Parts: sequence; C-alpha cells; structure tokens
Amino acid sequence: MTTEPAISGAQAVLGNIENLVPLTSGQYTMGSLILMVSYGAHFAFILYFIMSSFQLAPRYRIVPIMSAIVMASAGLSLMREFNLWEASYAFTGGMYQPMAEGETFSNAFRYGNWTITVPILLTQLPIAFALSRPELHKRALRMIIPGVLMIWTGLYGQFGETGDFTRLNIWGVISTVFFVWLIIEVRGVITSAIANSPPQLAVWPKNLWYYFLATWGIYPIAYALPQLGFTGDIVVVRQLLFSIADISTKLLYGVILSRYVLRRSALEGYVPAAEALETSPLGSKVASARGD
Ligand code: RET
Repeated sequence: MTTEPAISGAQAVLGNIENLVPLTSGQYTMGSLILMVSYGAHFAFILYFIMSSFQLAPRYRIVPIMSAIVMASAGLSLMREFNLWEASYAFTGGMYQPMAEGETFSNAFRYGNWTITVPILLTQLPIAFALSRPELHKRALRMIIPGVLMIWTGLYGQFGETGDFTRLNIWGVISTVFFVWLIIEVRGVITSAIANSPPQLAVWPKNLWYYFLATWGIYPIAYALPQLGFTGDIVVVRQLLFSIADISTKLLYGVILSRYVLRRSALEGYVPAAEALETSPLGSKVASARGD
C-alpha cells in the first residue's frame, strides 16, 4: 500500500510558500505596502545617520556611518524583494496568482543581505561601548563567526519550507545552536559595556540587551511560520514580521546607538555633542560642568 505524499516533488522545489498561494487583492496590496515602507524607511535614514555623525566625538562617528551603510545595503535588498513581489503575481480570476510568467518569489536574498549587515550591526556594539581596541577586534570576530554560520545554515534550511519541513526543522535547529552561541558572545560584550560605561549611561547597555533579544528573536519565528499553513494570511504576516524585525534591528537599533554615543561624546567633553543635548538634563549638566 502506498500513501500519497502530502507535498508533491514539484511543490518542494518552489522554495518559498509565496509561490504556492493565491492572494486576495487585500493580501497582495498589504505585501507590496509592507515591502515598500521597509525599503523607503531604510533609504530615508541614510541621511539621518550621516548627518548625526557630525555631532559626535571623532571616535564614535563610525557608529552612525556603519548604520548608513546598513541602510543602503538593506534598502537595496528590500527594493529587490519588492520588485520581485510585483513581478511574481498576476491578477487573474479575481485573485493574485503566484508565479506569473514563470517568475518565482524568494526570501533567500534577505539571507544574502544579512551576511553583510549582521557583521556590521554586531561590530557597532563594541565600538559604541568604547571597548579597548584589542578587545573590540576579538569580541567582534567572536560574534561574527556564529552570526554568519547562523545565517548560512538558515539560508540552506529555508528552501525546505515548501517540502515536508524536515529540512526546514533540521537546519533551523542547527542555526539556532549558532544563534545561542551568538547570544552568549553578545552578552559578553554587554557585560563589558556595563562595566565600561559612565554610571549615568549604564542603563543603556542593560536595556539594549533585552532589545537585542526581543528583536533578533523575531527572525526565527518568521522562518518557522510556514508550518502553520500555506495561506495568504501567513504569507503576509511573515513579510510583516520580517519588516518589523528589519526596522527594529537595523534602523531603530542604529538610532539608539547614535543617541547613546551622542550622550557619551557629551560626557567625554565633546562640545558639539553637549550643545546638541543642551535642552536635556544631561546637556545642561555637561554645560554647567564646563562652567557655562
Ligand atoms: C534563522 C534560521 C532559523 C533559526 C534562527 C535564525 C535566526 C536569524 C536571525 C537573523 C538576524 C538578522 C538580522 C538582520 C539584519 O540585517 C537564520 C532565521 C535562529 C537572528 C539582524
């Protein structure tokens, strides 16, 4: 007796569930909108990060510059996802049908992009928290290695989301092992950062730790989501989760680090930073310390 496989071989080669599910016009438009807002936000913030670097003490200027690079790189990748989304569906029979003209949608480009952005995001941490140079190099490398292995194993696994989920789950677990290793390394950096921080600012690395866990933790949820069903809602919710994660881990994270290094620049006596903060209690404290 043979049992019918739940998923056909043809389906399994399609990579991502986007290629299997017809969308209502509402779902299709939401998907377009989510991707468009994401790339638009990333591109717009290039300017914010470049301009904010001018207010910082020289040693910290690289922090928002790195965010600007991440914005450009992620913006291009998300624009590619948006264009692919638009090309992959055709409106026929009252629904948006996938694989229009043989074009398939893929989330794999995201993982390629993370290979660039994740090492930059991780390296920003020890620079912003002013770890000593040899420690910075050592710590950055120790975060980048599990970070990249996490992404590449996840990239391989995500092609299994249209199959029977064996590949998705096995490589998802392997990737999670690297994620746990990465989390341990990040905790090490945060601990040094707390020890190394001016007392007024020690709460920043403490809070950033929880922010890191909450926002990076969204990606594995998005990865696992197709297991809840091949439906239009799942397709849209997954793009939404990716988008929330992208804006939080790159854009808002960059804003937080830029504000932290602005305060730190002011406390270290850099006048333009103190002036930029003049209206806040910290700014006036620095100003009065200077005798203004
Ligand atoms: C994967 C595969 C499933 C298991 C885990 C994953 C974690 C991914 C993460 C990605 C972070 C990406 C960022 C990108 C910024 O540009 C690969 C989805 C744990 C944490 C921060």
